[in-house]
Amino acid sequence: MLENKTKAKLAAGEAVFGCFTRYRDPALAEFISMLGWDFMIFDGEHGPLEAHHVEELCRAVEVRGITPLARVANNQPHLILRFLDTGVHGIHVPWVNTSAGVEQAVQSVKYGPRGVRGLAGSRASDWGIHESIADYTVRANRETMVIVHIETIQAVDAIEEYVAVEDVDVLFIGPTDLSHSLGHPGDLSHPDVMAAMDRVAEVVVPSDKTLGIYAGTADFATRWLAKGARYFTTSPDGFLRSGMKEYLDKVRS
Ligand code: 3PY
Ligand code: MG
Repeated sequence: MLENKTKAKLAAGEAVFGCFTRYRDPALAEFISMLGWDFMIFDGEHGPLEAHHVEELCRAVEVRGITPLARVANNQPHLILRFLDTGVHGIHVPWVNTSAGVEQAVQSVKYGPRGVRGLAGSRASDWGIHESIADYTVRANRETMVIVHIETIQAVDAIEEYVAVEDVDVLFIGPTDLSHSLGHPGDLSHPDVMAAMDRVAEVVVPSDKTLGIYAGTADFATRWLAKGARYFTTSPDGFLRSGMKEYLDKVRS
């Protein structure tokens, strides 16, 4: 397991920018990883990626020096274990709707004594080739990141309890699911959705946790940078859609 440069940047007070991918092709992941992102998230929630794909994607982006992360489909210890063992440096856990769920996510990511992650020689531990398994568990607990999604009204209502859970790195607003939870699917600028996101920011920014958010556009990210968020994600789909449509609209007009 390599040093987690994204975690180090956050600890130094910097903002970090990452890109999801739901595509299996390591060449596409490697290409994206060369564009200047701090990290990539291999998406096992909204996409077909399984642990074996994620392991190949890790190999593709590690050589380019960025941090590999993964999103699991939901807050299940066995899913988190299988994705972590591929060598990703942290896990996005969606749909965490209680503070007990936040604690469970941390415990799934961390080895003992903090957590209950199952231990074996795996790609994550370099199969025990470079250091003892005992040393690896200490390093893994230090380097891995826990990114918990806030994407339902239940999570927003419990946000004070979420910031009190130890060893969570990022409390991450999922605006699309949150807008759905509030009865305004996809309407990220609806006043109810904006008010819920602002409430999360008011609690998380002054705490010892980092505020994260999915920002499909640079304008949206810039607005949230000003509100104190420091962990940003986007995905290639929107850029492909707008770039290709703009090209075709121009040449066909
Ligand atoms: C959401 O907007 O619901 C997300 O999960 C973004 O990653
Ligand atoms: Mg979501």
